[in-house]
Amino acid sequence: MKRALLLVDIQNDFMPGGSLAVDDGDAVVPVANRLMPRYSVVIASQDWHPPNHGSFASNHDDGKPFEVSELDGLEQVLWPDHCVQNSVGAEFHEGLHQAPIQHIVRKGIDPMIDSYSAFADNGHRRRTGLDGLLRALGVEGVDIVGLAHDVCVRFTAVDAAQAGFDTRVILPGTRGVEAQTGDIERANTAMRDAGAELLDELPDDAK
Ligand code: VGL
Ligand code: ZN
Repeated sequence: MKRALLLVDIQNDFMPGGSLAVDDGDAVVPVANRLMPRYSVVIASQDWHPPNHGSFASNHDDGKPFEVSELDGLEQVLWPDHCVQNSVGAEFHEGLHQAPIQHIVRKGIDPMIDSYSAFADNGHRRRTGLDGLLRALGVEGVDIVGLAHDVCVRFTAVDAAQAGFDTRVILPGTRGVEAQTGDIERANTAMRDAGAELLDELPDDAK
């Protein structure tokens, strides 16, 4: 089975010291680098928000980071400003090998809706085209690493599995942010329920 490696949001703002830091987030970089040569298709997503993005607590009069609010009819966790277009925080971690990345999916561009998944926005109103790209490339399975395990990895894996891809999340290559206690456990349940497999070790069967 032809498998793609999806690198989810391996960006500076999600690294220790970043504006939306994930504990030990930089640990995913060497794992991603080791995996890339094993795949003939490598695709990265990049959270890519305009400064007025509605997921930023700073753009709400009454909201604080990590509180739950609302955005255009959808429940929305408010985040610190992060991954602003063209900022250093939005760049991929400098240690990430970028040469093998053949396509970059940018998401979260519309200020009125967030996009955790690399496949579609949180309301499934607009798709990114990743699904069609993978199918055009003959990909039937996807292996996922990146950040954050319980946010963008979770929603990307659920969408991938629901789109019919044989979906595996490579746990040594993800780290969670746990904005609310229990988010990582809930993410694991949601991913498994959608049909994704969670791997404790790096796979060696990809091509
Ligand atoms: C993410 C929160 C907000 C992620 C993106 O990449 O997991 N989390 N935007
Ligand atoms: Zn974001």
